[in-house]
Amino acid sequence: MSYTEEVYERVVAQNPGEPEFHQAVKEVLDSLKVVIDRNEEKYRSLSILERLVEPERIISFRVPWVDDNGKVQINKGYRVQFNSAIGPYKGGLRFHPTVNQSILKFLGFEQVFKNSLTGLPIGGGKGGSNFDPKGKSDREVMAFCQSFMTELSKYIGADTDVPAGDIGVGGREIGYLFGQYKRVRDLYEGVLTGKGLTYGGSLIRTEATGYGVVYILNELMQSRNDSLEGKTVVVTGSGNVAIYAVQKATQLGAKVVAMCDSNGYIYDPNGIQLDVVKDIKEVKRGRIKEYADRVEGAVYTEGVGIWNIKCDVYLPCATQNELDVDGVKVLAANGCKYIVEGANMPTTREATDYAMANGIFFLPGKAANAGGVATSALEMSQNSQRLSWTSEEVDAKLHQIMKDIYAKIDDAAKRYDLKDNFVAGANIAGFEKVVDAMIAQGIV
Ligand code: NDP
Ligand code: 2IT
Repeated sequence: MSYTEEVYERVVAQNPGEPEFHQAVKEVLDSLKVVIDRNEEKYRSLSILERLVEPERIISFRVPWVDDNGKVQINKGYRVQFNSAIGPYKGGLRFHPTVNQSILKFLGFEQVFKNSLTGLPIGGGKGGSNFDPKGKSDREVMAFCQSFMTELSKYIGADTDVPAGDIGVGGREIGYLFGQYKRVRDLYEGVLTGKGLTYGGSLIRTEATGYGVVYILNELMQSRNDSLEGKTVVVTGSGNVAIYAVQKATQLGAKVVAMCDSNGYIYDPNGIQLDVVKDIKEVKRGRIKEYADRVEGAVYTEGVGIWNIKCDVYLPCATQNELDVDGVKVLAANGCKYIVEGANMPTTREATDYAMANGIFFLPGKAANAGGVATSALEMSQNSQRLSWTSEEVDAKLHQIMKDIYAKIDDAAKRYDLKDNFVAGANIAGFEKVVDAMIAQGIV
């Protein structure tokens, strides 16, 4: 059995009941086989892969808070500090009822490679809670965030571990979390990113993930003498990543015709009116269904199936494993040419393999959605310097970072005779930097 297969079996045996973590590890190890094979003795003797798949630390804690009826509620809180070889742990916090250790370990593991690809000095981590912000009052969200941070504050810091947003954690939550950190630690420091602009946030961080997805797509298209001009695009989700992917794709001449949330999807043949989506989602915290009530000609369909809408470009920006092989088969049959992952691991492994084998260019999340964390790292730099850059400066840096990521993953794929396999390219290029730093730092 190869070293990568042995380590995968060990991960499955030692981490039972963690299917998302197994899935993320398997994809990376399968990609790394060609790299490991060239130097197997060395990697084996250093147990590099065993170290890579074992988080440095997992913190798990109780989060008690009081709801608006005066009842005490208890949630689970976590922080997975996965790998600090190239910088302080960095990665978002997710608040969603499905959050568990498997999901946070998969996200933390992905984050290690993604952060490496940005070229910036950030290690990988992830955290969150099974708290569901939907339907909660502002006061309840604040009470939860304060309790969560009272415990988390013991383990994080501007040079130790710097969380940010993810599903269910946006500007409002980051504000409450930052306020409580400052209060209990008595430190005004860049301990979180995605902060508001009046207290240390960076311009363009809100837009960064979605913009970055479209910047890297544009890079790929240009390399094929293609462009977004006149293309039909479907974007899944209607949260932070989705909204700004739609905005940038539209600016570059594409027509986005569909978006969704966990209840259903809207189809607008005239092109999505983003101001309406922003009002529903960012202001009213409502459901995407309301779009069809407000915009003439738009249709709402309850349930899954957004992939049935014919498109040239499909940008999954909602959640893990949202796109399976049946969905990809429909996309391919309808002539879709590009799938670019805004979410983390939104495409199942079978669906990814099918897409790549059937003429669809596929950019994986750890490369394509890295603009968010990269801009978080730019926020950290600005906080350290006690300076704020203009939106033009930050956007130009983000754009350059996405171009560099495309070049890195393309180059890594070509070096291993895997041209156009950007999944392998991203895993290999991300691994090379982390492993070099791990070896240099000895057995730690
Ligand atoms: P948000 O909470 O802002 O939005 C999430 C969106 O996805 C919502 O529209 C939500 O719908 C939808 N969604 C969630 N679960 C499902 C589901 N099971 N089926 C269909 N739709 C679903 O999160 P973000 O936009 O921040 O995150 C989206 C993805 O992007 C995640 O995978 C995240 O890890 C990833 N990501 C985020 C980054 C960031 O900077 N925010 C950076 C890089 C990656 P509903 O409201 O109904 O739940
Ligand atoms: O998945 C991700 O990269 C994020 N949720 C953003 C992390 C960050 O630290 O900005």
